Amino acid sequence: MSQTDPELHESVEEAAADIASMEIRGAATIADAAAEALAAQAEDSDADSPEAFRAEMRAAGRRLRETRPTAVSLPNALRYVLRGMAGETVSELREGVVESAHEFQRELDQAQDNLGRIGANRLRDGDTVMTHCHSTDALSCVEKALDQGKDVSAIVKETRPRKQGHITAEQLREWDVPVTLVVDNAARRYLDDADHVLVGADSIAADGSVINKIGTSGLAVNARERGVPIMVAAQTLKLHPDTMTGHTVEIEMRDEREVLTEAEERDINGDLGGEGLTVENPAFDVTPPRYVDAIVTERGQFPPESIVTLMRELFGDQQGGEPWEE
Ligand code: RI2
Repeated sequence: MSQTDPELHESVEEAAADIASMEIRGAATIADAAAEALAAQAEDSDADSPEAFRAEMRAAGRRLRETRPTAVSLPNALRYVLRGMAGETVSELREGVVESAHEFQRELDQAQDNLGRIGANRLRDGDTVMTHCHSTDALSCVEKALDQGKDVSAIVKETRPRKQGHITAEQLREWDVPVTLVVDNAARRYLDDADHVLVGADSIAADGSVINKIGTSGLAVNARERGVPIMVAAQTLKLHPDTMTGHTVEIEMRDEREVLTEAEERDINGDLGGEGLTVENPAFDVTPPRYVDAIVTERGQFPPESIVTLMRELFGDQQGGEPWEE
């Protein structure tokens, strides 16, 4: 933070730290937390001029934006909330931010519900889904299928390195869904028992590529080879507007300690010293559209190649710089 940056509300600092450490994680949950933090910053601001208030909100937006690069739900949330900052006085600006933050949060919940109902229509009574990582959008499809009275079972991939498959397993068990937990390496073997691969997304590019937890692309290739349809549950908040103008999505590289402990590293290196060993820990990968059967959003399901039409409709009129930039 530079000398001139305004002081940030503790909710913003806390949310930023929790997003970076993945205490708060999952694209939709991150977006919700960012909106909440901006609302707290606005509500408690003691800025004495509209300029000071705007500067404070932009600084809060920048702090939240710099936490993780890949899930577009985060900048999409910041844009939505900060574009609500309209008016002449501090109190009008404050009201604009707080109202748009809460509206954003309501729409997020609604979108996930609607998406779930659409995704549930793809699941038949007795189907088995194979999941990767933990996605609230994907789980919403299972939840709505259960609400429709269908029996659904799940094969849950552990999802190294952070084992977020355990969160999925816990949620599914809470709903009394039978769960078979497998390590990632076992996925191909168990695809023969699956009727769908069901995953979420952190970002969807204009060409229909799906950016999701590392391992999704390998799973999709194997599923295609096995003839198992791949369904991506992603509300429109996951559509990446910058990819319409040729930008690519940055893939987050996380700390090597998520993969290898210091003791494990010492064992590998033995007497040789640490020079020759490199650990890479990409958090996400890109699944090309040809391996995806359907992208399920709250606006309906789309073949990946046609998602750009929806993106033009949603983002077509968005021009200019980012609202958190000076
Ligand atoms: P929902 C997660 O990323 C997973 O990749 C998951 O598929 C995606 O976010 C979407 O999650 P991370 O934050 O928005 O765990 O569907 O790295 O909950």
